Amino acid sequence: MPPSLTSFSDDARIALDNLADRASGLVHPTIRLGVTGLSRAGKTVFISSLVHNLLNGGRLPLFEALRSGRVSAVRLEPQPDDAIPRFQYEDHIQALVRDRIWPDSTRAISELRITLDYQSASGWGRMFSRGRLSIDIVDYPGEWLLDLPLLAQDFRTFSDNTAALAGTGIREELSREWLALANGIDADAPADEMTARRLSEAFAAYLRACKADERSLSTLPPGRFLMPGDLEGSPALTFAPLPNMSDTKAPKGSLRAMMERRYEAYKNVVVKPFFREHFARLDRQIVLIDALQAINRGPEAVQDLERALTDVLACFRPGHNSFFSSLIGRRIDKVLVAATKADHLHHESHDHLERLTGRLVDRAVKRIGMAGAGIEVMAIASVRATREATVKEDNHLLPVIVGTPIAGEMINGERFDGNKKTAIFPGDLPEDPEAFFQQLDSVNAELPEINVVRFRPPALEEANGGMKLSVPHIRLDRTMQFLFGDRLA
Ligand SMILES: Nc1nc2c(ncn2[C@@H]2O[C@H](COP(=O)(O)OP(=O)(O)OP(=O)(O)O)[C@@H](O)[C@H]2O)c(=O)[nH]1
Ligand SMILES: [Mg+2]
Repeated sequence: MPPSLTSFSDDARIALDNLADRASGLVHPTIRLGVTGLSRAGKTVFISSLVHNLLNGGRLPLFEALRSGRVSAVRLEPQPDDAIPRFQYEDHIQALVRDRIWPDSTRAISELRITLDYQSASGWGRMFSRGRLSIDIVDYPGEWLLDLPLLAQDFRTFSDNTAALAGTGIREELSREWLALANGIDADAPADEMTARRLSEAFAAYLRACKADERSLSTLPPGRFLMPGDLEGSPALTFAPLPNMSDTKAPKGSLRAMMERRYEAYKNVVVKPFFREHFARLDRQIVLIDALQAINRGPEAVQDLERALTDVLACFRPGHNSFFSSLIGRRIDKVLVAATKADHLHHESHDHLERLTGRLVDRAVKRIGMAGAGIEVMAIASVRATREATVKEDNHLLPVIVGTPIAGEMINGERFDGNKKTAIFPGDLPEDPEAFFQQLDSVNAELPEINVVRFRPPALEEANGGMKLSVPHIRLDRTMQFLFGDRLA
């Protein structure tokens, strides 16, 4: 028997929330669109550019409702949830467009409502309604998703899983200090606050080291250990997994009993509320992944990204034996996995990146033994910071990308000042992803070299009247068509 996930009252509340959402959805059709991804994946930039393009008539030929002229008005409206911080669209767009700097990192959940007035494509539909669709965009850290599997794990399972993973690859080195400390402690001895704190700090330091490592491993749960917010220092964050626990029940008053209780508290005060108030109410979801950075960092980063993606997708596509199935009153019916920052590649490679990401998703889907229906994959750039060109070298034409590296960026020993443009050869991905994954699975894996330079956001072109045009992008229109185009039919 899997441990029960939420109590009866939680279930009832989810059902009620969903009912309330549905009832208001009848009067006023709404989609709740989740935007997630691990930190720095590109969530803030994605939402900013999507909204900017919709509000400013961006070039979106593959977004059918707009192309065919059926969208008559687009506007931002007050969001329905008073307790969720608003997505600060104006600040982010000001940074991107006016100052040409990337927006600041955002570490919590936020929401923005954009509403479209449209005409139905069918004469039948037009007769009954002048259409209006609100899209409630919810931006939340992917790290919070990685916590959901904890709901089905007791403290022992969590401890065993964490310790097992800590012994693999580069993690073995990074976890050494924490494990040495943990293994030297008698978990059945009486509980002691200072020991709990030392263990918890050493464990958090290990998680931080994984993230900071140049191979940039993906995050491991508990997600809030890296972004504690206002829970910092609370008992619910002052615990750590215990390797090598004895098989007996935890003695009363022992350190083990204390850790176990705090682990359960973490689930109760952090994971369940997120699940109930946010996750269980989503209709559609986009998961952003920075596959190029992972490839750039090497095989272990790619394998780690694949593991994180597997865990994330398992939350959306519960199999028949999954502990989520019984809980999700309404089901997310479309999931898009998008490899971001494709503007770091020449356009010939965009399809290669898309195929490679597709294989990554296939492998993840196979691993959890679920069906991949409803999952789509794309390679996109929310903001195109580069343009393409060719340079002649030894009588060959080489495809390059041109952009303005951000101030301080070093390329071939040259330090850039934030104003000077440069052309770089971005590197290429294999046409056939199979070769890539054969390499990835081999002992001495060698991945293709991708040149990831941090460019400034682009200067926007101006229309004839001197008006600034919308933010340039790659395939953002396809993204919109997939995520909500069908609801504007
Ligand atoms: N060239 C390029 N860079 C991008 C693009 N999207 C994001 N980036 C880069 O990636 C960084 C992170 O993007 P954000 O949108 O802030 O990522 P996030 O997922 O919101 O990150 P957190 O808020 O820290 O979780 C940006 O500062 C940019 O440097 C893109 O479309 N093109
Ligand atoms: Mg952000």
